[in-house]
Amino acid sequence: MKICRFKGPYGPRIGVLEGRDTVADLGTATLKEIFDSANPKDHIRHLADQTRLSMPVGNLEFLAPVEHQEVWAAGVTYQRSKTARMEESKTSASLYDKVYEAPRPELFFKALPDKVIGHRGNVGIRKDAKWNVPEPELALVLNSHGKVVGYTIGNDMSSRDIEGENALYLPQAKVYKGSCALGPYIEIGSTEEQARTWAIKIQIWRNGQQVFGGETSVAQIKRSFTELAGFLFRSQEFHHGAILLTGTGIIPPDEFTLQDHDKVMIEITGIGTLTNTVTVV
Ligand code: DO4
Ligand code: MG
Repeated sequence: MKICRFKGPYGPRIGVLEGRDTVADLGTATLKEIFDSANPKDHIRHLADQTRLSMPVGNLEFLAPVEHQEVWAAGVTYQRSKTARMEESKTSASLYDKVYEAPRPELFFKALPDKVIGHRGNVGIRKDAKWNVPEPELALVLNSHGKVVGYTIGNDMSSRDIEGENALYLPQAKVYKGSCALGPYIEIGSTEEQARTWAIKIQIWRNGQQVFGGETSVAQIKRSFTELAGFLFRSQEFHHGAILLTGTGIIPPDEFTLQDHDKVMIEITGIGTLTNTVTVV
């Protein structure tokens, strides 16, 4: 079951995808209410039964699927990410090696909800960075108790030259205008076992030509979802729940950097495709 957030005539709304191309409006429902309900799928069905409004997906203006949920990210959860970061960083190679093996994962703050870019919005590359990449990631949707209730698609946009120069520059490499995109849908109710069968694919297009393509599998994520969520909720509270990106397993070749107007398409089988255009910020 897939839900989305979209621009309604009087403000943001939540909808549920019915069939392939229709979205039913879920009235005044909130994401927190859905995430924290005893059975989110039943709750969504109940809300959909009460609605009389549905519209074609093609007419929707998608919004990022977050209301008051902060976005956090896990790092170095794939072998591929560890190797690439050790190569890019002369000063901090051993940090990445250690965190990949350590019991405690790397977790960092990524975005406030109102700063998250939705499907078809513009993601940013910093004007003071020379080496910019998208990071296509599965995003866990967590309720206020830290339970995984759904999954969405995330793009953890990153400036590799800034991160590589000094690990203490990580927040500047990772948190800036347009650095986080989510959407278009939240897949509700799939188990971790099901999610681990999904593929993550990326295509980057420039002037009508594909300039990069890559694929990995959710099964390659080293840590379990409950382990990642458990660390995020340690000594921490998220009254509306939270989103947790699970790290990247696709790294473009070192000579690749994003450019203004590039189109980034991230597909996760089981969820859908998140499409964004790159802009210099
Ligand atoms: O350690 C830096 C960031 C790691 C990251 O974002 C990832 O592995 O996806
Ligand atoms: Mg990342």
